Amino acid sequence: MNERVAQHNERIAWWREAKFGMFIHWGLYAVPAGSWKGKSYPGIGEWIMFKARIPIAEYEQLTQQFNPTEFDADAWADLAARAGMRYMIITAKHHDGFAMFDSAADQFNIVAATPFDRDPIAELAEACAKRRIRFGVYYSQAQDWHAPGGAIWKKPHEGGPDYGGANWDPAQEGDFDEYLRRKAVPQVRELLTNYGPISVVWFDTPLDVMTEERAALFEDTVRQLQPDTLISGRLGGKNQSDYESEGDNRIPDSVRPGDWETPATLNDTWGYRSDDTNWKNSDELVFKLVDIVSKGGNYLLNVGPDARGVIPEASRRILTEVGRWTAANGEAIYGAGPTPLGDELAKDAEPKWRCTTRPGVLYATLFEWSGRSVTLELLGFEITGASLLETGAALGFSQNRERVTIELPDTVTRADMPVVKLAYDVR
Ligand code: FHN
Repeated sequence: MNERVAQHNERIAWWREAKFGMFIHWGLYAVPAGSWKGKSYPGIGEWIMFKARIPIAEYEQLTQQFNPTEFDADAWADLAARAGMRYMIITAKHHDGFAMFDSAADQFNIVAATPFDRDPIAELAEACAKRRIRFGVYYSQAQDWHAPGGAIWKKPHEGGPDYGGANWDPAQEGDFDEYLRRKAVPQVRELLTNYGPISVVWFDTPLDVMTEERAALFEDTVRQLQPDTLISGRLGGKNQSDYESEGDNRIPDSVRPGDWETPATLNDTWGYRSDDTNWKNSDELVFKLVDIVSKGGNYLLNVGPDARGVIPEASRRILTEVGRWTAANGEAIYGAGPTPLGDELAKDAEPKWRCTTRPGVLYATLFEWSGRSVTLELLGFEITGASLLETGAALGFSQNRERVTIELPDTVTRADMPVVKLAYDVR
C-alpha cells in the first residue's frame, strides 16, 4: 500500500465506523424562512437571497433581526447523540456569504454583525467534544453572493427563472481569485485554527470555477493545519477529496464501492422554512439508514434550526424515534460492511429487508414480511445460528440450500424493524 493510501485509510477510519451524521444548515436565511416581502419562494430555503434577488444591503439588514437567544449547543449535540449520530457538520458559511463564526477575515459574521454576541461554532465544537461526537464544518468555497468576486450559480435553479448568469447587485462584481485570497481561504484557515479538531470540511458547489490550482489552495490549507481532517466530495479541482458525496437525497440502487455519503433532508429544504412540514417519518429514515449502510455508504441527515436557534419540534421528535432504533440495533450499523448478496435490493423484492455485515455475521433488518417466519435467500452462506439482535434471544431456523427460514417471536412486529443476527460459515 502506498503512503497516500495508508494515510487516507488512517484519516477516514472513524468515518467508516460512524455511518450516521447530523448535517445542520443554519444561517441568516432562517429569518426570512422561505418568504421575502410577503412572497413565498418555493424550494430550498437557504437560497432565498438568490431566488428573490435580494440586494446585499437589504440582505444585510437581516442581521439586526438575527438574535437566536434560544440556541443551545448542548441540546443540539444531545439530540445528535440521542439519534445515534456520530458526527455533526454545520454550515460555517453558506452561499449567502454569512459566517456563523467569529471571523477576522470578514465582518459579515454572526459575532460582528448581529446582536447575538456568541460564536455558535465554538459552542458546538465544545458540546460535541464533550459527547465524543466528531465536529465538522460546511464551507461554501466557490459561491459567495455577498463578497465581491464570489461565484454565483448561473443556470436556472430548481426550475426557477433563467437570469442569464448576471449578478443582481453591482457590489457582487469583483475578482474571484481576490475573493479566495481575501475571504475564503483565510476563513477556512480560521476554522481550522480556532475551534479544536475539525473532523471534516464539507465543501460544496464548486461550479466551473474550482480549478485544480484553486482547489489546491483549500486542500493545502486543510492538510497543513489539520492533517487528520477529511475533505468531503465537492471541493472540485482534480477532486482531492477523502470521500464522495452522492447527489442530494440520492441513494444508489446497488452497492457502491469506495467511501461515499448521501446528504439528505428531513423535509424538502436544508435551511429552515416555516411552511415546510413535509417530514419523512422515522420508519422511512431508519430504512434509508440501513439501505445506505447495506450499499456501503454513510448517511448525513439534515436539520434546519429556526431564527430563534431552535431545531423544529418535528425534527427533534422524529430523530428521537430514530434513536430508539439505533440504540437497540446499532451493531448492525456502526462499522458494518455492505451486503454480500444484492438480490434483496431489487425494487419489488419480497420480503423487504436489508443486509449488513461483520466478519462471520450477517444482519438482516426486516421491513416487510408476512406470517410468523421469514425466508431469506442467502446464496453461499451456511447459517449456524440466529438471534434477535435487540434482545439476544435465539431464534429457530431451518436452511434448505440457499434459503433460510427464521421463526420470529409473536412479540416482534413490523413497527420494530427487527434485526436478525445470523452467524454463518462460508459454503
Ligand atoms: O446549494 C447547496 C444546497 O443549498 C445545500 O447546501 C446542499 C446540501 O448538499 N448542497 C448544495 C446543492 O447540492
